[in-house]
Amino acid sequence: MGSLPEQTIFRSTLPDITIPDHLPLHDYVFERLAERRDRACIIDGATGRTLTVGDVYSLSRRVAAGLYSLGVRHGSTVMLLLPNSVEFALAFLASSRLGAVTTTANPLHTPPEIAKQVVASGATLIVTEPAFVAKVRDLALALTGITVVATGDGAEGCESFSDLQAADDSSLLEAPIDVVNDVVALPYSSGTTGLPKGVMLSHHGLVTSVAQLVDGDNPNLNFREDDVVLCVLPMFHVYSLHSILLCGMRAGSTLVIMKRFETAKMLELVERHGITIAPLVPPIVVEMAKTDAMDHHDLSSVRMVISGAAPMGKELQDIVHAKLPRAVLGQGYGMTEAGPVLSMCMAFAKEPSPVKSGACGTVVRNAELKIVDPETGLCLRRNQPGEICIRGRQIMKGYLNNPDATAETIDKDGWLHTGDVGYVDDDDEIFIVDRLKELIKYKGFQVAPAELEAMLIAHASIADAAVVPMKDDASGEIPVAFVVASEGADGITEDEIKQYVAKQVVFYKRLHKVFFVSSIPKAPSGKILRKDLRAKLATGSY
Ligand code: 4UW
Repeated sequence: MGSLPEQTIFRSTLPDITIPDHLPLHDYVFERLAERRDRACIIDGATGRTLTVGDVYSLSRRVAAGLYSLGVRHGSTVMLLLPNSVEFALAFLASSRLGAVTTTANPLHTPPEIAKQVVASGATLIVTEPAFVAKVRDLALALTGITVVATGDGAEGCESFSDLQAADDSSLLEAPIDVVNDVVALPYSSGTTGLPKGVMLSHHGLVTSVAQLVDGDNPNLNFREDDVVLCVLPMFHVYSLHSILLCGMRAGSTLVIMKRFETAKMLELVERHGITIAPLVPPIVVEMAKTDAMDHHDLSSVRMVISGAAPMGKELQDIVHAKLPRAVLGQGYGMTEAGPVLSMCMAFAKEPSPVKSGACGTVVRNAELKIVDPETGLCLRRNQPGEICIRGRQIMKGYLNNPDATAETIDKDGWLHTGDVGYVDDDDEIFIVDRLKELIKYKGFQVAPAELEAMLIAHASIADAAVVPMKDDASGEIPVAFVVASEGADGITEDEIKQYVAKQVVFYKRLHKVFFVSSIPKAPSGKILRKDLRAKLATGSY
């Protein structure tokens, strides 16, 4: 008699908790406003300016009233094109209050990259710094109905953020938010294949994901009210937005915002503010491992160093641990589409359990994780590597205006397929060992090969191209291209191609190497055989 194959589903070792299912995101993070009003919430690292929870609450309401007066409504989309700043936090919370969607973008993106996201997301208002206004001015003129707000006192032709902060919020109405269906954040990600797509994260999804980490009697990520959390990772990326800004605010911790990473400044801030929690990415951890400056600062306040967004090997983890023996060092594993957190180190829990170096956590509570054989789709058991899949209320609603890509990522049973290859060991710890998807991660930033390939193929002297990751000690991975020159265009050089791409993209998408080949290996379906190219790089046979 045939029987269904057994499903091995992994769950957190922590019990499930009750997660609020009625609160919009802003009400959820401010739920304990009354008792925390006077506590420090955000400190601007550069100036030392401190905003209390009450300040952030009332200023974000004012900004909401100001945005409303500029036409932002329930369902509108606001783009934040900002480096880490108090304004970022205020504008995000304000948009949430209005029932608007926030799409975040790296302010270092080039004008064409920004334009693509503005058009695709349907943003009608952009908040940026005066220094970046020139990048969006032409766009605002070309697309009627786009308002640009510049921070501070504004810039020519723009509204000013100071005016928004001074707006009268006495008649601000609560937007009729549908917590399950309304999207609050729309970060862009290329997912497992193709070009960057808008990832729809609902109020309910983000509340669930934050609660999975910091709520309950024994939170998986034990942020406390007396914690001071370093916010150096860019808030426009889901890691910082979720696990620093939102988790920090929900837990009542104080955030110290740094606009950009610099080792010396970061260590200085840690000492000055007694930072207790440092969420980082592996390239910053590498810097810490290398620098002697750590010996010149008192970093004894740090009790937790979190790494995520890219792999951190056991060796690196061990070096940093030796330098910060009092801190717990571990990893989380996230993916924008997963809402974003799939797993978190159990040594960060209030009642911690031991973990192994190199593991990237245990699946979060109130969620299910399974490992499937990518060929057969069948569930695999412990210690068998396969594609990591996750299910739960925290995952994305889907990709904006792209039901096909959504259906390719979330199957009919609600499982989100990550495109990451990993296994779950005997102690429920997850180890990522490979990636099925096209994605390249440069210092934790996403690079979508399809975007660079389209650019390369558009060049008259290039007949075909494929972009793949090459391993790199400092950056994790670097994008490199295999290029077939067009007939009669043998003269084109590696440098010309690198320059051609560099002019069009943000720094982390630049090509580091170009290899000229006579053809790109492809499957009969036309799909690039990226594995073959990656293997060539690994063996040096290019
Ligand atoms: N080890 C190996 C890891 C790891 C990893 C991610 O840009 P995205 O879409 O998203 C992120 C989100 C990371 C994140 C969010 C919140 C959080 O708390 C946390 O832990 C501290 C991390 O990176 O890229 C998703 C892809 O990045 C890779 C993996 O391939 C994943 O699908 N990735 N974390 N610890 N690889």
